Amino acid sequence: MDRRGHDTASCLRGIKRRQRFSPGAEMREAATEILFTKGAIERRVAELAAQISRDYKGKEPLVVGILNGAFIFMADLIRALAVPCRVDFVRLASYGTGSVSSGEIRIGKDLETPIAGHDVLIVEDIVDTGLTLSRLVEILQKRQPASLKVCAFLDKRERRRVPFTADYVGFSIPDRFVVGYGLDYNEKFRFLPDVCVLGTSSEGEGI
Ligand code: PRP
Ligand code: 7HP
Repeated sequence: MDRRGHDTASCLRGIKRRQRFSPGAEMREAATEILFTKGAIERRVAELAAQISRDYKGKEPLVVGILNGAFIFMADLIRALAVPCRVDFVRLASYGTGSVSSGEIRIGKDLETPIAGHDVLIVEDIVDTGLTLSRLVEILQKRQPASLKVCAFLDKRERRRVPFTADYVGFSIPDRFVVGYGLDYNEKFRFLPDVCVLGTSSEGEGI
């Protein structure tokens, strides 16, 4: 049991119990496992923070979190940094017709801090198609920061629709749908302390 009270194993047992009452459940049952434990995440976040602290020595970056998914990773990362930082957040919105996404991404909630001449580090939970981050980098570059880098907790390289490479990556993962440590499925499971595979593919099918 996690000290804060969230026990990933019993939460996953609950998901499996509910799956037993829905059609096709047997096939889906195997698709619920822990991919990265809380301990493994803590160790990797400490490594990333050490690397970022070396690269930003003598600087005070503005760390920009992308809402909602990045909030837990960002909170852990900035507390492990050996350099001071400031924080701000953006929320992005993708546009389309009905349930079909056009792939067009705009800012829903903008930064509250001017970034011209400042070192900016974007923090994201996951790079999937790359559309979100490539668009955000394009938007923020126009504001002429002194530097602009990206730190992503997870990277699903095989899902890219546009070329995008993060400067810092926690873990590269296969094309599986994951939840926990800030990542959600329909706004659920963000609170889990471990990262878990929930479905059989990136679309979350099989859940
Ligand atoms: C998710 C995730 C990334 C984005 C990655 O955000 O948090 O921001 O998708 O996908 P991409 O590389 O294909 O653009 P989502 O819109 O689900 O919002 P959330 O952070 O609130 O979960
Ligand atoms: C977005 C997203 N959100 C949660 N889990 C995943 O595997 C995801 N891929 N892209």
